[in-house]
Amino acid sequence: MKVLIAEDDSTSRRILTAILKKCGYDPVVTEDGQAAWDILKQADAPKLLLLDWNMPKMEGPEICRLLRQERTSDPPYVILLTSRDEKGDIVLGLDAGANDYIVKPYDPKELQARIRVGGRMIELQASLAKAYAELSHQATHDPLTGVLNRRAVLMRLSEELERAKREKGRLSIGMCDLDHFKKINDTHGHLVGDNVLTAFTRCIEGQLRPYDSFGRYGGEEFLVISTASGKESDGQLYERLCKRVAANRISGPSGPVPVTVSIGVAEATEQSCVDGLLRAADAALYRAKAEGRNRVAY
Ligand code: GH3
Ligand code: MG
Ligand code: MG
Ligand code: MG
Ligand code: MG
Repeated sequence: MKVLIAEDDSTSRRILTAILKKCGYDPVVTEDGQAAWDILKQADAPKLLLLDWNMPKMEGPEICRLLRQERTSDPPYVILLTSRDEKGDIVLGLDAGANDYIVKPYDPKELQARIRVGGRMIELQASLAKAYAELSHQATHDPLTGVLNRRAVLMRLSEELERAKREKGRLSIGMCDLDHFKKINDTHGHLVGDNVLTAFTRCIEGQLRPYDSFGRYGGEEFLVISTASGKESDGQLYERLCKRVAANRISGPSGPVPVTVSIGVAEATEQSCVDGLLRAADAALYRAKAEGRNRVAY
């Protein structure tokens, strides 16, 4: 583990470096506050800091304050290591954002133990961050296909619609519903049905552009959000999706499973709201089904 040492006194620096190396840490050494701050702005900056109070250019508590202001996520663990031993200073240092405060001259064994406390806190923070990332992924993605779930895709639609209105940009949605999907389940079984859903999402994802969004709206219904401004019109995009799905070879246990999709398209105007757009796309989808499926309707 990398540990940042910011200390202007060369003897203190040398001793600290030696102690850290002996304990298996990787010391990153700076002689003033500004140099320390520059390192802390880097992506792979040390997560544990030993900061002197009095240093040229920037003092330890100032670095603490800046860290709390600017690094609100994933903050490092800061130990102020200083000869200022008055109660008022200790309170000031901790209130500036330090996690710990050690008065010089320090006991090396105690310093090592406090660094270990910091290491444990960093590990805990990392595992909490990982759990949080996993939970937010689960809360926003469909477990079967891995695409955005209904809540997340509707949230995206709401954001994109607001943005389109603000920036006077174009936005359309395509409500996609697999054709006769019940029959696929009935003929080949639910497991093949599940595979078809996953293969369908991979097929669509492969066709979309980075600025399009896609999510599972319901069982075998999916929503495409297009904020296109490129060469291809929205109509061409949805036609292309429809054709690609029909051409996509999905193999089941007893040969290929023919899969087609019907798509109902609605285009946003300045007056559009999320519910209205969804209603319009649903009505268009109904028409696509009525007109024979495997097609796009508007
Ligand atoms: P249409 O062309 O009119 O859309 O006909 P359909 O059979 O696709 O529509 P219907 O609404 O009658 O049936 C949808 C089926 O999708 C019923 C349901 O069991 C199935 N389904 C929904 N979610 C899943 C899933 O996660 N896995 C599988 N295997 N089937 C699902
Ligand atoms: Mg100093
Ligand atoms: Mg359906
Ligand atoms: Mg249906
Ligand atoms: Mg269907």
